[in-house]
Amino acid sequence: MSDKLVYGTISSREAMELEEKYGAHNYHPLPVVLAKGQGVFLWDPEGNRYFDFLSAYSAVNQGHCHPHIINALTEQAQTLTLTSRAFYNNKLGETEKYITDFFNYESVLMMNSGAEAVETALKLARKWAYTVKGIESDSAVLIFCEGNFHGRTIAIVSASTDPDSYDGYGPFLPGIVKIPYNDVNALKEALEKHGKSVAGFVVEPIQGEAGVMVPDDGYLKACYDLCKQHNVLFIADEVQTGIARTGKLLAVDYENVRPDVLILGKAISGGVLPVSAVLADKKIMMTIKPGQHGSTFGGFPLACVVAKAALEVVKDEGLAQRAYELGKFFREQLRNIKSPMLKVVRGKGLLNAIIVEPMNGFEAWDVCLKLKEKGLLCKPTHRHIIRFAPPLVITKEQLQEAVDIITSVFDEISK
Ligand code: IF1
Repeated sequence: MSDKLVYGTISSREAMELEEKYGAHNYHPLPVVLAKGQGVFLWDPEGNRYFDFLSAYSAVNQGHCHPHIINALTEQAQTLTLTSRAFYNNKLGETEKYITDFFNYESVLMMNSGAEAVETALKLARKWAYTVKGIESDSAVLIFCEGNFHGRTIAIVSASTDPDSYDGYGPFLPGIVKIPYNDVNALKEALEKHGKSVAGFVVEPIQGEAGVMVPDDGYLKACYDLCKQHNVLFIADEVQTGIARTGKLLAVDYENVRPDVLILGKAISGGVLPVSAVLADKKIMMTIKPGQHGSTFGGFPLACVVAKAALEVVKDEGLAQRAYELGKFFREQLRNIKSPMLKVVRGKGLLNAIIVEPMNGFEAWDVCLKLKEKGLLCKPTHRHIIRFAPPLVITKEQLQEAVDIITSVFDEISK
């Protein structure tokens, strides 16, 4: 580890001290400071290189600073950045066409953060419920799964079962029902109990924050079919699992399910700027009329060109197939690590996680610290789970190098 300043003018120590002194303390980051990113690698100000095995929670699927995306960004940034939707612009329509063709929907509503897209989907479901399904006004029910993570707004944390997400933020949104994840019968019972009042069922095809919880094969299709039977919208939150991350363009593609409402974010922009999108067919999307929803930056010209370029990379570089094949290799390699601390390996494509059994005074956080020292960045979730999610542009050789680093850490601490 060198300590001579290589990138920027602020050392790692100074950067951490400044955040400590002047920033809100709403995070507990791993003690590493990043100053440069390219492809699968990140560098700290002192020039130490790391494998990025978090990809900003699957926002950087295309790799850091992908040239195709950055070129689109820089060209548009010198032409026109923001117009607001008070006027038309020459980028939104062609991007809406590109995105709806890409995901096979009739319409798209572009927002900024993933949470805003989830909020948009919830409002859309309620609007549809009142104006199309005919539910009595102000009585719509939305069904969520326990263990979910859909963002951090008051409405969304109203559906959370994680005290860190909701504690101290009440009162909460009414009209929310929570059922166990990966339990078709629980959805069946909830629909039979609330069916006529239910607007939608909101589900992550794989629960990312919960620790890469992969449901049983057939779960999503069975839930989709139940929603159809009860005239309830099947709403898929693919903010983290979408955009090729799990080895298919969308995680729902594994079960050939086409959500009524599809929520995208993160890697739809390649991690270059906040872009999110809600896709639906017109019978649902057109229930929101002019002036009934929006956002200053939603679908702004800069976001449009970045999103289009980011999706072009997904297609041109075959990122879904790469994730599928490299993910299988990665899980096989992890399962070959013989350590009493490495309990479970699970995931799909390049969204994977391990459960770390504490031993010798070490737990998941300590594993992440040692991985950092050896040049690989990741972070625990729910204390004992480590998520591994490298950019999908990683090569097999780089993946093998990363596996060797992970193996060396477990060999060292399991002694
Ligand atoms: C943080 C978690 C992951 C998401 C799904 C919507 C959103 C997210 C499935 C909201 C966002 C981010 C939020 C970020 C860390 C990260 C995260 F740990 F918080 F839970 F990925 F698992 N749906 N997830 O995963 O999108 O508004 O953030 O753009 O809040 O620390 P956003």
